[in-house]
Amino acid sequence: MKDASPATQPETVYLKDYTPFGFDVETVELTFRLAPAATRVRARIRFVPKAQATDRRFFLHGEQLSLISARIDGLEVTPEITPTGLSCDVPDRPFIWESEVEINPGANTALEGLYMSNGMYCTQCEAEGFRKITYYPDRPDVMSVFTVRIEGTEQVLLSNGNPVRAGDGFAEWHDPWPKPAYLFALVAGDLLAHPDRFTTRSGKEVQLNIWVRPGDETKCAFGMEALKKSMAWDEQVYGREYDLDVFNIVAVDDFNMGAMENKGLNIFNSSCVLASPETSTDANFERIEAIIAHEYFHNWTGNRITCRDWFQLCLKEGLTVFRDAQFTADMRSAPVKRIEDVIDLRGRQFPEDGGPLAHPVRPEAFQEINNFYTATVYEKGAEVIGMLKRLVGDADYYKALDLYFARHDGQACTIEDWLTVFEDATGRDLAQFSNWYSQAGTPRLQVTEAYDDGTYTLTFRQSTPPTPGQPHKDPKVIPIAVGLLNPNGDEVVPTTVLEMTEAEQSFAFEGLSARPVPSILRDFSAPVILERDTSAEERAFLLAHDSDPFNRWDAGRELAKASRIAMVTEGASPDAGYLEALKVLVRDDSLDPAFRALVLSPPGETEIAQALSDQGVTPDPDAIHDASETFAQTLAQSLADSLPRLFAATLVDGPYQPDATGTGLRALNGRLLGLLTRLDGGEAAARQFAGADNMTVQNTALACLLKAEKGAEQNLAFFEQWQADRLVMDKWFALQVITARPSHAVAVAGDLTRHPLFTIKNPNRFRAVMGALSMNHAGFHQADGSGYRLLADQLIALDALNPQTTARMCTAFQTWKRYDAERQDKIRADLERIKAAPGLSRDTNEMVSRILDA
Ligand code: B3K
Ligand code: ZN
Repeated sequence: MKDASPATQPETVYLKDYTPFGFDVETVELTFRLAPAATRVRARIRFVPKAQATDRRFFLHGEQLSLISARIDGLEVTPEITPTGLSCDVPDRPFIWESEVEINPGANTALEGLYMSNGMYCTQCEAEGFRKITYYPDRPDVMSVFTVRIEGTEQVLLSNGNPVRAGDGFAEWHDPWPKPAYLFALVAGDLLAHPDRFTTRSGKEVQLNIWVRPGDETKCAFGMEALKKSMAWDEQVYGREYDLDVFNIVAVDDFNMGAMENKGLNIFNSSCVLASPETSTDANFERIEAIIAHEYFHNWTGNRITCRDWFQLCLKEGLTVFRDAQFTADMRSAPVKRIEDVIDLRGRQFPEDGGPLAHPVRPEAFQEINNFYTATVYEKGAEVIGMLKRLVGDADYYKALDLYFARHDGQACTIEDWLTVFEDATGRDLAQFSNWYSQAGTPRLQVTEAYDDGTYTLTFRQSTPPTPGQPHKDPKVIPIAVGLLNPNGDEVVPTTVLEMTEAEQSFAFEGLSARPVPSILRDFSAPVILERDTSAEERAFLLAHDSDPFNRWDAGRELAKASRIAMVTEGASPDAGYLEALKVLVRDDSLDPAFRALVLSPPGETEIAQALSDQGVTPDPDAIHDASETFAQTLAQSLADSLPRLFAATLVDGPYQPDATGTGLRALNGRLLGLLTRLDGGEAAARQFAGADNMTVQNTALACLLKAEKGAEQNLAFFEQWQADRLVMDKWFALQVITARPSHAVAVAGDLTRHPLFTIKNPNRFRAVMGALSMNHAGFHQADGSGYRLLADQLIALDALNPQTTARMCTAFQTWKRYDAERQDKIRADLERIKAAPGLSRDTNEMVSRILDA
């Protein structure tokens, strides 16, 4: 066995250094003889030297492998082996490489490569995990046809592609579609199938299965419906059909992220596929539907067309996130989905873009690629595609996509390929647009306006602050969707897309009878920060009248933020005009309940901290928390008369349905119950808890009670009812920390790490506790530094087992420069403590170093 610890000097990989592999890999035959501590993997691979190759070195990646034997054309060879792979002299003609290695899936706690989860074998290879399975050119531009034989256990045995043969203790699979190694997958376990079928529009019959551990088969129906809807949607909207005889999904409990799009064999974190009304919330259902769609859509955007190298990750991720958002908008409410996505973008991507971890949508250097599966690559990557679609229009967008699929099917591509397709399909020059891929940072868009003699002029100035390694930024192409309203609230100019390309640019609207009220950046048409001096009256006007649901909601959000900031910085009372506007909206039954729930959801404390720091004010977490509490209390009191009636109207009769209508009503129910609990001492919440027949209302009621420090009895009842259900217990763990008052949160989280049901080895459970702590803003940022200390202790312990999840959770520290000097000192000390931990992984070392370099 090789040493598992990383090389002492971490190596940086650069986009500019890309060179193709010197060989084609025609076929790959793998044989797995499974055993928990000593699995044997035999590989038989046909390599063909490329005629044009500039680099003919034969280097195969391989990590933590014990090489048993190696042969070329049947003759034993002795390769030179390093901790990262092997090299060997090879003939100058096609040859067969054969190797046998031994690996230890039972000891694999990193959950990368082949590992075991509750007695089940499973794999995770993206980005570079295949090299922990066998020696191979583990890079996405090496695509090949895989045949796999699995032996050694009498269980369900799955791999990519179509089943070929199976018998007692063995199975063979063949995947006819050439693919990179990161899409390889293998599963073996005592699994049950929830089966179904799908007929593609050209009449191909596909066998569908969701494989789960016995006991979970009752939680598959929703995921299966989501899969069939996704398959039909991709045919209708993008003309993309499925291309194998089977499509398998497997639920796994121990998984570093949400799910993985392995060809024909998607592997899912069980939290992202298993659903039942009793155990899953509305938010779970929506997320499951979206992730099933996302992984399915990767079959074309990711698998049939993949990435040339990992710098091109957004080629598949940005596009697939964009596609899954379109799907959710079609299945549910488009405005609600857009608002939720922007909340997420501002909450996760903007801080990344404005902090030490900022990187372009297409990064140019990395030490550990797993650290670049970020909100920037995924969510900003999707926003960039949304802008492209808005600029070229729907018809040209789908024309370009048709060309993309026709031209690049079976290839490993770059962002240049992608943009060239759009240029060829639409005749547009996208040279300036490509800045969105190469320059990090969130553009600021300043707006000034003038009205003179019927002409209204909007002037925009764009600038992007420097980011690490990128001091200078060029102007970007920004599609700005604008509408104009008359003072009476009617729309005088419907939505038009202004195309900004200069650093400063003006746009005039003529023939207006009065000075209009502008509604700017409708539908959030670009991922920028809009800076405009707007009066509270104007925001209230837009909140009442804007025909664009996103901007209507955003006007309310801006009012909420302004009021909270005035409370924190000036000791002001909650803004009366805003409270009045909320009262009107929440009572307006003509409005979608989901929309009313969103308007009633206050910006979180982290968002207020961000807003303060954007204004150059050092945020005080306790003051922000107090202001949030005061605001909610005042809102509850000002709604006191109507709250019971409004609340009663949200109680849904009939069986639970996780659809948009039911979800919207329950979202409003949750918001109102939160307010009501501030007035009735928890009576309504206790009643709702006692009568709950689904997890959404049960969980909401418990959260309200715990927040009010009234729920001891219900908390115990919930625990006893659900202690055998891992996914519900994750909710219970998280709730304890999220609802804890700030001064208790660290102690609560610390105690939970010693709870008998806590395990550091399960990423879901770890995130339930430590992720929740980082979300309890004032709790995590306790002035004594106890929150930082606890997280650092846990990250040091986790890094020795699971570098990927550790590195990802380091992002809790990325905003550290926002806070006061004392807090910064404490955070720096803890970051340095993590950095000095013996044997620290390359993953965590890279993250901590970048954060410290701020
Ligand atoms: N492609 C995977 C993510 C892999 C993450 C590797 N650290 C899931 C997805 O985006 O669909
Ligand atoms: Zn993806």
